[in-house]
Parts: sequence; structure tokens; C-alpha cells
Amino acid sequence: MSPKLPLGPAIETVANEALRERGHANVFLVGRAGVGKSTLVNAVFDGNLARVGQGRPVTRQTRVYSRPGIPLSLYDNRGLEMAEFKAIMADQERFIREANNDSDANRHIHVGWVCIPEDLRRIEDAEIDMARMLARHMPVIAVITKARADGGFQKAVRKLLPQARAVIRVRAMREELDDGHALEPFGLDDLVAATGELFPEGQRLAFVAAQKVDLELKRNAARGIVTRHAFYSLGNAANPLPFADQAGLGMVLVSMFAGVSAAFGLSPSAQMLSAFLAAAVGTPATTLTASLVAASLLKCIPGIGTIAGQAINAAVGPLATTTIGIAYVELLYRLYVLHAGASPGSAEVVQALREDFGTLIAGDESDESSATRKTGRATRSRSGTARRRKRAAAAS
Ligand SMILES: Nc1nc2c(ncn2[C@@H]2O[C@H](COP(=O)(O)OP(=O)(O)OP(=O)(O)O)[C@@H](O)[C@H]2O)c(=O)[nH]1
Ligand SMILES: [Mg+2]
Repeated sequence: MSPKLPLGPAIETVANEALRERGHANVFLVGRAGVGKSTLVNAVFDGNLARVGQGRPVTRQTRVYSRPGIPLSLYDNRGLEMAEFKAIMADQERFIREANNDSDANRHIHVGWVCIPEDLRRIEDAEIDMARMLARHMPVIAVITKARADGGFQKAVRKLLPQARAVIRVRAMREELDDGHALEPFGLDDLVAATGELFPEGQRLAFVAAQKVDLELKRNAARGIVTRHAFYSLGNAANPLPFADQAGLGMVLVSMFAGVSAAFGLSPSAQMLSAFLAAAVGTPATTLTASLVAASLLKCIPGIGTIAGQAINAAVGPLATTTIGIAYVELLYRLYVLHAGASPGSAEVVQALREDFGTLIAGDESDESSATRKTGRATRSRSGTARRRKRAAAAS
């Protein structure tokens, strides 16, 4: 049974704080009609962003696409080939200037992608003008879409768009030729890496959470959050979390759970949290968790000196917090691998917490963890994982 921690009023605060800390990312996308913008967006970001309705118009030729739970908005732009291009671009520049003057940095346009198709091997004046305009307001990447054979085109783009911070060739979808030969997608990971580096620090985590191409980025960000919470668990002096006095380590765990969930791209829910706490603190499988329960409870009992609680927390806190945190990171990582980078549903996370989390905390899957790290894929099925993999395959 999980211990009764006085966490009720704090959970919402902590979950909201994790989402606030994650921030919101905005990408500005331009390119001629049919260059592959929507295909690219759906290949890079979670939630089929470019397929959600028609988007909301913000200028005559700009629509914004967003979706609840996904910390990224995509500004999709038209008009490069239209006769009134200059007027359209002026509208777009006005809109960007206004957005970037907002006091809330989560509303700024953070990065621009100028998409140019490789197959036409031509760079239009409109593309050059657009890259120049965007570069006055944000870092810009030139994306060569539908890449098949470079033939010197990348170099030409670099020369004509010197403002671009990177020129990256991508093939966003698998392509099958008449003779049966197949061309696999490529370049998406380079695009994500280059874009992530250009994001301001305050919005980088949002970008990492929203993209689905590089799961290592999510895993590393989540590990950073675990490390920070291991430090918080040393004692209240170093612990800036709300309600830390009443809940001690329990609150550190709740905040870590919320932060790791958010870093992967999930919105932490109460159901997920209770499954997490039940498995993390309520599993009497290891002495580690048993001490943790004792420490948490000590801190919660009025009348017992905080010194006693703090001494126990200091001894057991960082190790237990790290063990539980890394186990949760690995659990989410595997679920994302199962879904080819897309977010699992909340119910699936709850189920995995109930079925697999205890063994992950106990660490008897360390061989699998290192194998997963090496290949980037879950390589050995266990009961719960195998069942879920079947379900995921059936659903897709
Ligand atoms: N071969 C190949 N085809 C692609 C690739 N990316 C997109 N396409 C195809 O190109 C066509 C246009 O793709 P979209 O993603 O709709 O292009 P878009 O820029 O969003 O188009 P508009 O929104 O109409 O301006 C579709 O038929 C895609 O399947 C690619 O990397 N390789
Ligand atoms: Mg489109």
C-alpha cells in the first residue's frame, strides 16, 4: 500500500510548474506550394500537427497549427510564388515583429525553416528574400526537401542563402521506385539536432519534447531533471519546491515525475502520478524503497524533529531519487520506442508503471538497459513490454 503523503494540493501546482518550465516552442515554416512542408512537419513532430484541421489564420497567408498537450506551434506560410509576394512578406514580417516583441518569450517565433525542393534544382528570388527577412528576426535553417541526389545543390543553397545557420538535406518519407528499389527517409535527425541548438534555452525543452525523431534528446533532458531532483532530495535547504516542508522526499518525487513526464512530451496526470508513487514508494521490493518510505513518513509525522527526517533524507534521498528517476526515464523511453517516437497514451503509461516499474527500480534489467542504449531500440521483450508491443502493432 502506498503511504499517505499530504500531496493533494501540491500536485497540481507541481505539474503546472513542470509544464511552465518546459515552455512553448514556435517554428516558422516557408516554402513553395508542394515542397513537402506538411510531410516534413508530420515526420518531425508528435501529434500529426500539420493534419489538424485547417489551422488558424494569423495573416492572409499564414496559418498556425497547434494541438493541446503539444508544446509547439507551427506557422505554415504560403505565398512565395504569388504575384503579390512582397506585400504578403511585409504582412508576415509585421506579424513576426509583433510576436517577438511580446513580453512572454513563449510567444516569440524562435526558429525559421526555409524549405527548398531538391528536384527542381532552382533557388527563387522569393526564397532568398524570405530567408533574408526571417534572418532579421530569428535563426534560419535552409531545408532541402525531397532529397535524392545532391549534385552540388547544397553548396549552391549555402552560397545564395548565406544567412542560413545550416543547410540540411532531408527525405521526409520512404519512396519506392518503379524497379522496386526503396529510398529510406534521412536527414530528419540532423535537422532536429541543428534546430535544437538554435532554440533559446527557455524553449529548448519544449522543442525536444515536441519532436519525435531523436529519443536520445528526450532521454538526456529527462536525466538532467533526475539529477536536479537528486540534489533537491539532499534536504530542504537546497529544495525550492512548494510544500517541501510537509512532504519532504515525497514532494521531490512528485516534482521529478512531473518534470520527466513533461520532458518526454507528456502532460503529467493525477492517475499517472498515483501509479508512479504506488510503484516507487509503495513497492516493498528493495530496502532502498523501504528506507524511502520511512524517510517520507518521518517527515510527514508532526512532532518528530525535522532533524531526524532530514538526516535520513540526506542519507537515502539522492540514491533513491536517482534510482527511481532513472527507472522512470527508461520506462518512458521504451514506450516511446514502441510508438516510433510518438507519445503513448496516459492509460498505457499507467499500465506500464503497474506492470514494469517495480522491476526497473530493482535494477534487474540493467543488461537490457545497456542494450537499449546501444541499439536505440528495445531489444528484449518482457511480459508487459511484449504485450504492449502487440497492442501497439495492432493499433497502428
Ligand atoms: N518523394 C518524396 N515526396 C515527398 C517528400 N515529402 C513530401 N513529398 C510529397 O510531396 C507532395 C507535397 O507534400 P506536402 O507535404 O503536402 O507539401 P506542402 O509543402 O505542405 O504543400 P502545400 O501545403 O500545398 O504548399 C506530397 O505528395 C508528398 O507525399 C519526400 O521527402 N520525398
Ligand atoms: Mg502543406
